[in-house]
Amino acid sequence: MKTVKGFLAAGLIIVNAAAIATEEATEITVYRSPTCSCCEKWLAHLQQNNFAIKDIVTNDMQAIKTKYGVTPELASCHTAIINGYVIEGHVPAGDIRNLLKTKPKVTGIAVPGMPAGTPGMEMGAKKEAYDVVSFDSQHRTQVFNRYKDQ
Ligand SMILES: [Cu+2]
Repeated sequence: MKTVKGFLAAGLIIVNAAAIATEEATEITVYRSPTCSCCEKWLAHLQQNNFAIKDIVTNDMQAIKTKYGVTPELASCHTAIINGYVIEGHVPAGDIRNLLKTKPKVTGIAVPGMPAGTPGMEMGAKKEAYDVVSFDSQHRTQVFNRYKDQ
């Protein structure tokens, strides 16, 4: 029991150090299903970009999407929450940083579906064109960022 406690304390210290190093609060809570391997790859992408991840595995992703206002048109695999914003799908870390910096009045941003070439959906050299869209509580969407195919 003592060993477990010591291990947990060490883990907390590492998380705090990471938060101090990056200055802004970049803790992100990610909901994903246990069988989602592309979700794990997206988590690795976030980790490489200095996000502190709270990884929540659930078998009821639909309940999470309903709770956070993610419509079927916007839906992808994982749903994440950061500083009150909803992040749906394989959104690049740079777009999340931009969202936190510009603080638009939206519910969140999404990459609907799972386009090839998004972070966590790498398929060799193949990169589809895709949009990162913002959405609000009235289900209005707007292009937040646009990626061309390559
Ligand atoms: Cu995915």
